[in-house]
Amino acid sequence: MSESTKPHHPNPQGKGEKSHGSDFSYVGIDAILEQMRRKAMKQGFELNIMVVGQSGLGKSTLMNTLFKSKVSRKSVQPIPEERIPKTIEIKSISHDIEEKGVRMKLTVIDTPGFGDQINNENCWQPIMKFINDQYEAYLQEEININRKKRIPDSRVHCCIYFIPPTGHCLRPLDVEFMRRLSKVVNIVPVIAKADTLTLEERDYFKQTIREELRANGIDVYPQKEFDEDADDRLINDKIREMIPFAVVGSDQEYQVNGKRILGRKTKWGTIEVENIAHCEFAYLRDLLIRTHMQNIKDITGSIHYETYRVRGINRPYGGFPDEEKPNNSIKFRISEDARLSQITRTFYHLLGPLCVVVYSFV
Ligand SMILES: Nc1nc2c(ncn2[C@@H]2O[C@H](COP(=O)(O)OP(=O)(O)OP(=O)(O)O)[C@@H](O)[C@H]2O)c(=O)[nH]1
Ligand SMILES: [Mg+2]
Repeated sequence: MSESTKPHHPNPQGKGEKSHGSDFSYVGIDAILEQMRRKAMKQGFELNIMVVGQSGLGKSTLMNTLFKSKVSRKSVQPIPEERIPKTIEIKSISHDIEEKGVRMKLTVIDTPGFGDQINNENCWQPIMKFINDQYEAYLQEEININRKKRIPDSRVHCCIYFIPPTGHCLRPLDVEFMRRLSKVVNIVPVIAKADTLTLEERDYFKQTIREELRANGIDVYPQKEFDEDADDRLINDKIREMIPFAVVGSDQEYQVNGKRILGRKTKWGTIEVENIAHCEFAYLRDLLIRTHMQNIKDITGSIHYETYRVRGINRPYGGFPDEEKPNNSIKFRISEDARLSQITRTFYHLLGPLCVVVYSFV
């Protein structure tokens, strides 16, 4: 028998799997983990993070910090140092990061700061529209007859909300913004420019913010109701006690004790961005990438996107609230359904009298 006509017997024992010798009761279910690992390695990972907050709070800087920090230091080419300009439109920047053979595409969506206008009413609309547009793009791909094997995922998995370091309490605008955002996306609040607060002020402010979030019913990530078991609860409770993270951002590198660090140089010393004794940026980065990335994505898919999908399909004539303007496609889809049912009704209305005429004739 030639090589090509030989029946193919796949080797049941995959690469890297243990031999179980004469253990006949062993089925090999645990090998699924290895299969999943290999598949995930091939596909790679995607994470989309959005930064939102008042103008000048350091959103663009923190975005650069994330890219230049340990997350992607290897993938970033040194660029000439320049001042970060004011952000004037929503802009996505992606980096392909590879570590130990695992690929990840990290996209950060930078948004223009709000709060500059005298009337800041509805300043959340462009952000909400962007988030909903990404859900809509995903939905369109999903319902497409010739849909792609792997749908490109531009959905916002997590939104970092920047709170100004006032040290007092949340402003009504921040409360309203976060309240609306928390219904459509995972939000992680941070205290911006935390280097402007003393340690006592920082602790007091964090405590106040937590109380205010609770009082206003704002459910930030990790949401208590989505803890899967007691282990989850234990880990997430610790995070909930730390939130909001007090962060400092910088894209400038300095030499400290012979090490290159990202920091902010002041007259009285250098604030090291990745040093947990100085600020909580490292905790934020670890939450987003190291410990909770998959969970953040799961909640986006199974809760936030699902809510969007169900709401879009159930509402007659796409009746979205103002801030979540109906996307044309949803409106079109629903009005198409309505038109079809109208045609059916007209058909039955005509059919009724016709049957009566035929019956009396017979
Ligand atoms: N003290 C301090 N200053 C910071 C920090 N992060 C950024 N800055 C400075 O704050 C200024 C504004 O930073 P940006 O990153 O442009 O702020 P932004 O929120 O993107 O601003 P908009 O694009 O206008 O919304 C810059 O001068 C930064 O160097 C920080 O953690 N601490
Ligand atoms: Mg900016």
